[in-house]
Amino acid sequence: DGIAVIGLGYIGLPTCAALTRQGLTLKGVDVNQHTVDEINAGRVPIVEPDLDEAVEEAVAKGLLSASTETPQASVYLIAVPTPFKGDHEPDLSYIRSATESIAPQLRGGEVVILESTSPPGTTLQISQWLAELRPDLRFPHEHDAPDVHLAHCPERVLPGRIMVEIFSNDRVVGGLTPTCAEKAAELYRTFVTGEILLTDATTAEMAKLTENSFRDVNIAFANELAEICEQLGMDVWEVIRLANRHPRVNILNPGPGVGGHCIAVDPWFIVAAAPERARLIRTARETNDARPQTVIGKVTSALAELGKGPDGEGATIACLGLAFKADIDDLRESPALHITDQLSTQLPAATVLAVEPHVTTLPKSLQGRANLTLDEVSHAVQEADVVLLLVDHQPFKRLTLGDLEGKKVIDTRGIWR
Ligand code: SAJ
Repeated sequence: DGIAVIGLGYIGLPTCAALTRQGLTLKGVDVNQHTVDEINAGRVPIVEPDLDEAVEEAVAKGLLSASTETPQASVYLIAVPTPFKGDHEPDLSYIRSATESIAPQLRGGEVVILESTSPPGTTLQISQWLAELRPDLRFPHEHDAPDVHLAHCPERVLPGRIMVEIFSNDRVVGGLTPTCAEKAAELYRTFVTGEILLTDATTAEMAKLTENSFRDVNIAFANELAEICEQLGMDVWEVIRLANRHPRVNILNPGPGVGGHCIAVDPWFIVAAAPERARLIRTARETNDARPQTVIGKVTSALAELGKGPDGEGATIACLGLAFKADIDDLRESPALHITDQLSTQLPAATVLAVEPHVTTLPKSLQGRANLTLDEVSHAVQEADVVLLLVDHQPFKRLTLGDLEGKKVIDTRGIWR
């Protein structure tokens, strides 16, 4: 029956592209009719290098078609979002809906793979949900020889490099039984050139959360260092550069906060699973989440030093970068976007010039504000009293000290040292 990929976003769609490149035929499923229509027309509703050609080719060859309905298939791959709710508790509602759409299609013999980053125990939970929905079938949480096999294979591709890493990264495949893991691994062996590492489902879930928490904790360490050095009147970038010359030290870069939909979310799943124990992980999250407010404070102090009013009267602020990290166009969950948004709101009499070379219009949430416009880099810098560097995009690195002369410069990424 082929393969069905449920959720055609930043993970599901590249996975479709990777599988169709091996000549496999598959059905993509998404709840969003616009996404489905775009894909069926050979277009990609997201921006990721080399993804558009791959999808266009797959659709043209008849290997990929999309629908809002989950079809019958022999392999189901779930790649839907797992956000958190207001209190940082994981929200499994998209996984639950995907499970409900698969349940009526099952006849026995299928493999269901969860790729979405999930709290420990989620794959087991899917098995329990399916058993409730299909009491006529046997599932691996209670049978050694089940009718349906279930595994977790967490995605670990880096936005901006997805079409490279989806093939080359090692993959962890965790089954509810060893046979489940082996059956799921067969799918990945068709396109992954990295190693396939087999384990149990809950360990695979925890391994993925651990990867992103490791990065979050390390970024928090860099951000805390930045605040310590600032208080002590030191250059954090120089301190890190020198400390990193030790053979076993590798400190990450301080910045205006941690964005994206993974690193700022996944550590909370560990905190939710073991709130008493996950003290360092929680503190790291809080440290990184507090960064945007610290940056806003620096801007207001700079304005005060320039003798501007508390509402920003007479001041022009150039905000360089809106994306969540360098050299991509993704503005979702971006600290740079949040800081720009807050400055324009909190300083209604200031002029805020936002510069983002990777977009042509401001995102909807920032449109229609009298004091905020999208500008081009050299003009914005020329006009500005305060130049606030938020993203280390390549074009910003080309600005010279001459361009910045006479400006209050706040460089959150340390590119103009
Ligand atoms: N950041 C810093 N300082 C640094 C590194 C990053 O402030 O030294 C900031 C970035 O500016 C950005 C945020 O952290 O706002 C996250 O960026 P990132 O490049 O570290 O990671 P993501 O979110 O693009 O992708 C991560 C990756 N995980 C790891 O590197 C462990 C990727 O491999 C995962 O697949 C992805 O999360 C995911 O989907 O889980």
